Amino acid sequence: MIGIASNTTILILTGAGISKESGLDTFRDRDGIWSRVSLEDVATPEGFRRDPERVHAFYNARRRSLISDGIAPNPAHAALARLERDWPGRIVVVTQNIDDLHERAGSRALIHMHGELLKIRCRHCNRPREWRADLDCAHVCPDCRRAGSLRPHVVWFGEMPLEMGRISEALSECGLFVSIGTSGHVYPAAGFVAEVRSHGRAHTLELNLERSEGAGLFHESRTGPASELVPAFVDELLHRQDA
Ligand code: BV8
Repeated sequence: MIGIASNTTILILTGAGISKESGLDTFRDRDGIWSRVSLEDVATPEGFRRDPERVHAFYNARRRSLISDGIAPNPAHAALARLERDWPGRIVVVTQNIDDLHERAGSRALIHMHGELLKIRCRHCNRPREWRADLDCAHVCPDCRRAGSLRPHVVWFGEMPLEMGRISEALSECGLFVSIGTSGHVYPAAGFVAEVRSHGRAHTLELNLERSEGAGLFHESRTGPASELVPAFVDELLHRQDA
């Protein structure tokens, strides 16, 4: 059981595992995305420079899938939105995911540290804009009218994740850090639990289908599908603070 004060700030880190039961692939599971395509080819600036149309095709396919009828938030996303609504303290969800399932479930205090699949940006104007259609090199930036300058608003390997200042502030302030559905393989996100523990105050909990690479860094690790673990965890927190 977790005994935390009801004014505690809770920081929740999510990864691809929280969206798996919504029908979106993870990356490093056996049938994951990186088992079918090389991340160097489609998720690095070098890969984009080498073959931009290949990268556009990779993200166009994922964008089409994300907005298709069969994809929707699952009970794990819904439980985090309920926690944000009902928890008296501050909740911050930091997601590594580029899907919009947290938003669709109702989460608002949300940071997309790796960007968003439904946004693009111009390499010159640098301003992100909503985009739900396919993108290719022929598209012209609506602002600067340059062709070939538009890219997915996604953080590739070797690029700086977004909002790291806000994330560091929340990591230093939180009294509870929960990691959900991530393999703990990609930095800097994989280092957040050690950063939280260095402040010596927060309880740290991992909720994952199987123990992650960093499971030993957490005070507690629970294994199972997110759609079961996360609602039960939120019930435990909310009932406990009612008690
Ligand atoms: C940075 C967006 C520094 C794209 C992603 C050389 C040069 C530069 C940096 C590095 C380098 N070498 C290493 C690095 C660091 C590098 C890194 O960590 N590499 C790894 C491969 C070792 N990191 C970076 O490059 C980062 N940037 O360091 O910048 C810098 C400093 C100064 C100036 C400039 C730069 C940027 C990393 C971001 C890359 N972009 N995503 C896209 O999505 O297409 S990361 C990619 O992995 C994914 O997007 C995802 O967000 C992320 C983490 O993956 P997970 O979410 O954990 O998914 P995974 O499949 O791995 O695991 C799923 C888990 O869920 C599993 O544990 C599974 O058991 C579980 N699960 C499955 N089903 C369920 C479940 N759990 C619960 N319920 C279920 N049903």
